Amino acid sequence: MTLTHLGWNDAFAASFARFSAHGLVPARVACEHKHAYQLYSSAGPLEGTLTGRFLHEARTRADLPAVGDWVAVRLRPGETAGDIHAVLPRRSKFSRRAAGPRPDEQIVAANVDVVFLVTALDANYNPRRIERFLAVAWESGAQPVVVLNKCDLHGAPEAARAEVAGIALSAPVIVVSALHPDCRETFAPYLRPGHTLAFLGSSGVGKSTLINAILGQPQQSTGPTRIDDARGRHTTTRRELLLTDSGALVMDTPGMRELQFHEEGTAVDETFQDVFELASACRFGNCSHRDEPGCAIRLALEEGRLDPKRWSSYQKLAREEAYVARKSDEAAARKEKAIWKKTNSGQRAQRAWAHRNHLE
Ligand SMILES: Nc1nc2c(ncn2[C@@H]2O[C@H](COP(=O)(O)OP(=O)(O)OP(=O)(O)O)[C@@H](O)[C@H]2O)c(=O)[nH]1
Ligand SMILES: [Mg+2]
Ligand SMILES: [Zn+2]
Repeated sequence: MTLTHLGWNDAFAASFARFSAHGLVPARVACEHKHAYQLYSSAGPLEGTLTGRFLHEARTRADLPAVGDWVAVRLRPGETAGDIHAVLPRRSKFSRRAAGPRPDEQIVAANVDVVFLVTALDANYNPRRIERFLAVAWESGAQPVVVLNKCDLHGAPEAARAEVAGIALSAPVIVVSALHPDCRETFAPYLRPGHTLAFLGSSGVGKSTLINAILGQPQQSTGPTRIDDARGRHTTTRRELLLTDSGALVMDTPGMRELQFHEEGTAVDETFQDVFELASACRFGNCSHRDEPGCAIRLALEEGRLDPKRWSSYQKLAREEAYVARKSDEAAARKEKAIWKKTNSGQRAQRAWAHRNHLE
């Protein structure tokens, strides 16, 4: 197994140079359990542990290694184990809001090339949720592909495909049944050696079943979907990066209903390019699209050129993004204040000391 097979490239090599000078080796995180990491390396599988220093210096959960990350490891002589000293900068990442009062970012997948946003064509089907997943995916750095699974359960899967194609813009839309023998063929174009593919979506939509179809063997546990509301049972409980015969790396993840925005920015504008273009024709640059004269959005809504549902999704997403941006601003402000407090009390202590010692 070479590093290239594991997804290594020149960019990672460049950021690793300073570690190789210190005798560390690169490895990729396959899975994590309570700060114990299973790693892939060019020398085979390794057990990785975080050094005390690493844990001490990590400021947020996002600083800790996540599945898909490349890490710098010092091997323990004579063992298939080592200490993790650093995480290389991520080329792409997905996160969710960790539980707790602060909008702390928890990385659920790192360094993904293609992300399959999986929805089932059953009671789970929800174009608005697909829209939100897409917005985050565009921002993540990975290439999104929408997967409409369980097409065998839908009366008119092609109509669903057409509806989703309207919101997916340039992201491909795959309509498939994980239980159909053709399934693996459908994914074949994406199974390229060294490429990392992640499956994200709610519990029960069939992520693990799709992965088993790609692997050609039932390796991942799958579970029944609850019949009453088609909300899965959370069969997959950990994130895991798997090696496949095709040479591609495939990431299975536990069901997740939403993803998080983690940076202020452009995600909304990119997914809603059409809305954004309309808005750019408003007479006023800061148009709130409520009652200003010359509002291109209102006009498009009146003339039926903009779907009201799409407009309300856009507004909801924009609000959510603004909320997250505001929350992280508040967190940053709190942190700054804490540093100031420390500095001031440090200065006070220093002055008191100087006073006591008659230096002042
Ligand atoms: N009819 C039908 N059932 C499917 C299809 N794909 C998966 N299923 C069934 O849906 C159920 C849930 O599948 P899983 O693969 O466990 O779903 P998951 O997305 O991995 O769920 P979590 O691990 O809980 O996140 C299982 O009973 C599968 O057999 C499909 O294409 N058609
Ligand atoms: Mg699963
Ligand atoms: Zn307007």
